[in-house]
Amino acid sequence: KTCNRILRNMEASLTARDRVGIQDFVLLDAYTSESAFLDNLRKRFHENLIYTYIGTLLVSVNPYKDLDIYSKKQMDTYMGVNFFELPPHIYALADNVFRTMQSEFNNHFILISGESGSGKTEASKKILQFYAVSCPSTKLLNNVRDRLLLSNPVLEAFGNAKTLRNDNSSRFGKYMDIQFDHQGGAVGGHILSYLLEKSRVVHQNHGERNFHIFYQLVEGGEEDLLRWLGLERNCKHYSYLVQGDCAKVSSINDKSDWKTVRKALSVIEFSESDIEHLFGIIASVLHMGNIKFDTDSRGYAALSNNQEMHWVSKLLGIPNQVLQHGLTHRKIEAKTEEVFSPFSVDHAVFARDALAKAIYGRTFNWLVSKINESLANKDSSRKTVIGLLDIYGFEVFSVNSFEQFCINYCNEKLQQLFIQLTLKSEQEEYEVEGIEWEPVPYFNNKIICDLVEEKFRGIISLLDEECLRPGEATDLTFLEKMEEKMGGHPHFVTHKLADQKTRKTLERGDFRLLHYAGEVTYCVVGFLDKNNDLLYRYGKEVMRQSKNAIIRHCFPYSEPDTKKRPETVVTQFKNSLLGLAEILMSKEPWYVRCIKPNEAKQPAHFDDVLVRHQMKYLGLMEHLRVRRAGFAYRRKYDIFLQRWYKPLCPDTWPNWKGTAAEGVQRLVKHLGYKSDEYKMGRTKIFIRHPRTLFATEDSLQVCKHQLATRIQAKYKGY
Ligand code: AOV
Ligand code: MG
Repeated sequence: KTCNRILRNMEASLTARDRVGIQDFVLLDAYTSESAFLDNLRKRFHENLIYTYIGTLLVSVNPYKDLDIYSKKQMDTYMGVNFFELPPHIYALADNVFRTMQSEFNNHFILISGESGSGKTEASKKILQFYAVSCPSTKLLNNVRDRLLLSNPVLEAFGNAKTLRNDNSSRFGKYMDIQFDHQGGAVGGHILSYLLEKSRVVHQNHGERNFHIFYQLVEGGEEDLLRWLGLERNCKHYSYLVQGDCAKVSSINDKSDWKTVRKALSVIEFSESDIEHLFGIIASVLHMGNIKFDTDSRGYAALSNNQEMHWVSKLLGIPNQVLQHGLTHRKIEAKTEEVFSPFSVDHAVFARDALAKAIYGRTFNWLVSKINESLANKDSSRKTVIGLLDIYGFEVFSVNSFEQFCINYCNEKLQQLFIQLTLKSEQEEYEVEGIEWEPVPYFNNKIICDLVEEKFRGIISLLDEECLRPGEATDLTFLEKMEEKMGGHPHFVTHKLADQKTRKTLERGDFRLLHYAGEVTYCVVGFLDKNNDLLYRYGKEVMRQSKNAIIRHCFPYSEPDTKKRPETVVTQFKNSLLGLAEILMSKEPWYVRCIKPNEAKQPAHFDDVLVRHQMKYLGLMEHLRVRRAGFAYRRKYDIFLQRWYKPLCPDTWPNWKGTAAEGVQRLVKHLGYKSDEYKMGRTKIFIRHPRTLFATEDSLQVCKHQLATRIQAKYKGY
C-alpha cells in the first residue's frame, strides 16, 4: 500500500515536472549539473513550492510571503505518512523524525542552517508547532506544550533584533531539546543558549535596532506601567534606541508583539513580581543609556543629569549615592583599606555601557533558566529527545566586527559538523564496510576552523594572548601578530598581503577571512575590549546591593574569585560550541538547509547568482552526488534480522541458527530484492532506495496482522 502511494506521488510529480520541477533532487536526470539543480529550485520557488528533498535532507527557500501551507489540515495530512508519499514539506521531515524516534527509541536532532535571513528560525518554529499539535495529548501535557510554544516569542523579544540582513535576526544561538515519553507525548524541554550579542544593548549600526523588547515596552507598555517605570512613550527619547535611526520598522508591530510577550510570560509561570523586576531592569537599562557625564573641576567624571539616576536607583533598588559613586569610580586593590580612583568621562561612559551590557546579558541568561524551570519534566522515567538547533546564520556587513567573527566562526563549526556527519562519515563507512565506491570530492572547511581555533596557533589563541597583556597590547598589535603568524595561510589576508592574494585592497586595521561561505573583512577595532568584556569589580559589588531579585540572582556573592582571570568571551564561546558538538554527535542527525532567494527580502524574486552561491557553499551538489550514488538505508545485520524482518522468511522465522549476515542474505533473496537494490557490507546491509524498504515494511505489517489473527484464533477458547 505504502509503495503504491509513493509510486502514485512520484508519478504525479513526474507528470507535473515541467511546471513544478522535481520533488527530490535524487530523481533529477542531470543530477551532476549545477544549472539543472538551480533550474529546479527556481521553477519550484515560482510555483510557491519552497521545499525540495535531497533524499531525507530538506532544502527550503525563503518565500518572503505567507503561504497557506501550515494549517492544521496540512499537519493532519502529513501525520504518520511515509516520507515520499506526499510533496516535500517541513512537516514531513518533522513527522519522520518523530516516528523514527518512536520506533527505534533513540535521540535525534535537526540541524537547521543557512545564512542570515534564510528562514532558520521560521523553520524551527514550524517544527515545534507541528509537534505541539500532532503529539498525543493529555491535560498535563497541554501545559508543557503551551509553554514550549510560548517560550519562543519571549526569547525572540529579548534575543532577536532588526539587522540589515533580517528584520527578526536571532542574536543568540539556540539549541532546544523536546522530550517525549514512550507514548510520544511532549513532556518537557530544555534550552541551551549561546553567546548573546550584548554589544547591541549600547550600540546599533545605522539601519539596525536594539533588541525588540525595548521597543515593545516603550510602544506597547500600559500607561500605568510606563509611569511606574518612569518611561516616556517615545523611543527617540532613549539614546540606546536611536543609534541605528530606525526605531520603526514596517514589518514589525511592537504593540501587538508586546501583548503576546506579556501573555506568554504569565503562561510560562513568571510571577507578577518576576515580571515587575524584569521590566524594572529593561527600563533601568534605558535610563542608564541617558546618563551623561560632565568633567568636574579636577578633570574627573561627574554626573550631569540626576533624574535618570533617580530612576535607575529606584528600579534596581540601589541607593542613589552608592550607584553614583559606582558609576564614577573604580576600586583599587589595597592591603588594608578600600581606595577609590575617580574615572575620566571616557572611562565612566565605558563603565556605564559595560554595566548595561552585563545587566542585560545576565538577565537574558536568567530568563533562559527561568523558562527551563517551567519546561522541566518532573517525571524521571526514560525519555527520548528531538533537539532543534537554530543559530545565527553566516553574515557579512559593510563593517564587520568581533560579533560577526564569532557568528561566522560558529557557522564554520556547524558546516564542519555537517561535513563530518554526511560527506566524510558516509564515504568512510562505505570504505570500512568494503562497499565499492567512487569517492566524491568536496571542500572540507576544517582548514578554516583550524585557522580560527587551533591551540597556540589559531586566531583565538593569539587574541587571548593579547588580552593577557593589558596596557601593552592593542587591537593593532593583535593584527600584527596575526600577520606574522598566519600571513601564509590561504584563507587569511591582511592589508599587507591583500594585493597578492585577492587583488582587493584592505584598510590598515582590517583582516579578511576566506570563509567557506564567502569572504568577510573584519575591522580589528574593539576586538580586545569585546573579548575581555571587562566589568569593573566595583560595578559588580554595587549591583549586589540591589533589592531587585533578578539582579541579586545575576550578581551573586558566590561569583568565582575575581582575582583569577575569567575566560575570555571567545574562549567561552569556543568551549560551549565544543559542548554542543558533543551533544549533537550522540544523536541521529537530520538536516534542513535554508536558502535566501534575494537580498531585498522580497517575495517572488529569485536571484540566480545569490542562490547558486549558497547551493555551492552549503555543499548541496556534493550531498546529492553522495546520496545519488549511495544507499538511503543501512542497518547492522542482527538488528535488521532479529529486531525487524525475520518473520518475513520461513527460513529465518522463528529462529535462525546461522550468522546474522547469512540470515539477511536468505531473507532478501526470499523477498526478491534485485542485486542492484542492495549491497552486503562487512557488518551491515545497505539498501539503495527507500521504496525497497517501504515495500518490506508493508509486508511486515501484513505478516504481523496474519500472525495476530492466528494467535487470536489459537487462544480463542481461553
Ligand atoms: P533566519 O533565522 O535564518 O535568519 P528567519 O527565519 O528569521 O531567518 O526568516 C527571516 C524572515 O523571512 C522571517 O521573518 C519571515 O518574514 C520570512 N520567512 C522565513 N521563512 C518563511 C516561511 N516559511 N514562510 C514565510 N515567510 C518566511 V538569522 O536569525 O538573521 O541567521 O540570524
Ligand atoms: Mg534566526
